[in-house]
Amino acid sequence: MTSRTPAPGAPTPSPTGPTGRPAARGGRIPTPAEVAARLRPRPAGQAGGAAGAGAASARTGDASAQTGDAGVCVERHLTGPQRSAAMAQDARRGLTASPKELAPTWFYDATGSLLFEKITELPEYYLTRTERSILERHAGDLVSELASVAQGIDTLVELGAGTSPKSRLLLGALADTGRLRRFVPFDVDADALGRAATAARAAHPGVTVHAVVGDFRQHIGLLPVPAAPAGALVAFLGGTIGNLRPAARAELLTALRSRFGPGSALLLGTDLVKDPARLLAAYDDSAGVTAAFNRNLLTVLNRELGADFDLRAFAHVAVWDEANRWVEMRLRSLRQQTVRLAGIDLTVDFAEGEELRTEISAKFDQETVDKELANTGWRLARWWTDPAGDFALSLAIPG
Ligand code: SAH
Ligand code: AVI
Repeated sequence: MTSRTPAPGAPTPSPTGPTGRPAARGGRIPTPAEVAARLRPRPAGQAGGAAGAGAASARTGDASAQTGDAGVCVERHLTGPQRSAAMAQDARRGLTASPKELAPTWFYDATGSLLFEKITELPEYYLTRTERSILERHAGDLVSELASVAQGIDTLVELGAGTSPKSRLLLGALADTGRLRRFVPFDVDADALGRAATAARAAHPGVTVHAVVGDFRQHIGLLPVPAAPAGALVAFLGGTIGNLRPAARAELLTALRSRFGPGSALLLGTDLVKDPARLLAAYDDSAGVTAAFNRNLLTVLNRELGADFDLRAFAHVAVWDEANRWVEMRLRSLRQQTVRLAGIDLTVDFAEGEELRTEISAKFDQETVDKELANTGWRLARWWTDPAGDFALSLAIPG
């Protein structure tokens, strides 16, 4: 795949409009719908949108970069066909494995992202509000720590940004340094990214938003990097790193380390090990929102892979795995049934009671975070938690 993104250390060109001229700064803020329309994957052969190289590369299936008005630049590494191919590969591999599993990446279509937002407001789901409280309390410490370990941060990259509810705090703190030039929200869900890009641009009209639609399991090497000696703060919040298995976490952290060198820093949110009853309540709430989120994965496969999953025939299950220290979400087949995924020509049999794993959500302590960072070329510089020790934010620098 070719990419318009420069090599590590090389300056990323500033966004240009369809005419090749720099996009206007401080112009009209695009609406979320306009940004989302530019971000949304398009079917094969339908480049649409902006003229120029971005649209042309989309036609050939390459990464596509488009620039809109008002300093919002969009780069797509998951066009419609690429998204379908990645989902098909995950589904085929997972549904023919024993036990069966699906990748949590595909929870997040427009409905899944909205359901996730609802989860973050549930009384049982402490993660989001706890992480936000740590950020609120320590944003100042973060900026002063950055001033000593990574001067010259001019870019905020946010992995799995979603609608980026917490980046407001980070953007505000970094903007106060007077150096912030660019925000790079990165997510597999174009709709959520559209909302993140619009909100960031509205709050910080002087900051360029370079939104990237992609998969953090594959596309870290294509992220834009600042020109040395400036650096990026790469935020991976919400505990999303815990949705990856240990080997995939190591791969991701290693890829980040080779993409972002000295002068950059990593801000990592991790949920911490605690009473299993509290953990299970967070993943099996009384209002049933997490159950709907879990089943939404089947709706996504029905729509995008032509599957015929009957959502009523699968029950939501949450289990604490003490040995692996992760919560597992599963969907349990309520009867013997056969599911057809016509789009990928796959037929899958489920026995009554058979479970399909849809997500792991690993929980950590300081020692394991420290070790995982050290093993992938990072050094833990600061560790902040809430007073109850429920959630942690780690600041790491290249080791
Ligand atoms: N950072 C936000 C959202 C967390 S939800 C918060 O802390 O509240 C997890 C986010 O990661 C979703 O927006 C989802 O679309 C995104 N995501 C999941 N798997 C991904 C992948 N493989 N590549 C890129 N983004 C992914
Ligand atoms: C995004 N991620 C950190 C969430 C979590 O807690 O593992 C996803 C989620 N799954 C169920 N509820 C929320």
